[in-house]
Amino acid sequence: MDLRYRKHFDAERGEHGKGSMKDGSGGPDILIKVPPGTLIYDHLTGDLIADLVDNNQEITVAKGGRGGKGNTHFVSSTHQAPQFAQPGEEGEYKELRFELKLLADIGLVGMPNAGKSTFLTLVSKARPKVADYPFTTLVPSLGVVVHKSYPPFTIADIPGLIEGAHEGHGLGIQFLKHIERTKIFLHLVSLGPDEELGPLQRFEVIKKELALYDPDFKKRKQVVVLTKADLLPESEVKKIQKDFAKKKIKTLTLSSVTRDGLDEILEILAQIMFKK
Ligand SMILES: Nc1nc2c(ncn2[C@@H]2O[C@H](COP(=O)(O)OP(=O)(O)OP(=O)(O)O)[C@@H](O)[C@H]2O)c(=O)[nH]1
Ligand SMILES: [Mg+2]
Repeated sequence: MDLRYRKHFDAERGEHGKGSMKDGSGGPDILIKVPPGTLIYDHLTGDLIADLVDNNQEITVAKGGRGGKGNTHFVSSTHQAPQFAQPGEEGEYKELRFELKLLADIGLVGMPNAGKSTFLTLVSKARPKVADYPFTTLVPSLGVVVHKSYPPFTIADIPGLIEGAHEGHGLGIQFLKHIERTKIFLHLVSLGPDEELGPLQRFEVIKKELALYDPDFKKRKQVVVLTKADLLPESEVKKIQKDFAKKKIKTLTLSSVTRDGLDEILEILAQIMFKK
């Protein structure tokens, strides 16, 4: 990306107006390429100048200098052949801040260690770091799911969320902006028996944090998956699913080790994505 290597861009000033009846030409444009999902802010005022979502979308953030008018513009009854022309104008000066938001169809949410990154590696070619400790993921990543019966769709993996995340606890909150525009939240809840809170409580904590961050998140379609199902006997898993069902929450189960449950999850995600 252009911006990684260069921080200053000067569109040239306009050319000075000329004699011999010529105007100066405008300074040539400079095109800075950014990926879709880029937000451009005025650094001084904080105002949002542009929200570039589409491929090949183009906006002008700072105007180059206009060319000066040539001597013929200043012809009057008393000045038949003026010996002066207008100088070219300086271009606009702007300090801008660029922010990249991932544009994903589906956002993975859940506590640290829930198996979010593992899930992304199972369903896409993305290779986020996976490890047996919380806060493994420090930066968001994006994976493309290529499904045999549906068009491709994208999933964003972000760091895990914890209680108090909306107040800045943990890491997750600053990354929630990356899932703001997703159609679906894929909420992963670990069935791992070594966790402090039970699965339903863990789910409720994350649900609350999401709603506190943005009340609109409550309206987002969500799919709840109980992960690490291989770590509990099936009867235990069923019992936990019943606890969720009592609260009218439908759950799917997954083992990333055996891949049990994976096809059903992808089918349901694709159905929500593509079937009206
Ligand atoms: N037994 C079992 N272990 C799993 C499963 N899914 C993930 N794990 C393990 O759980 C640990 C955490 O997995 P990650 O994918 O890194 O979890 P995460 O949700 O991305 O964690 P953070 O990035 O910290 O938020 C790793 O050791 C995984 O190998 C599963 O279905 N079964
Ligand atoms: Mg992770």
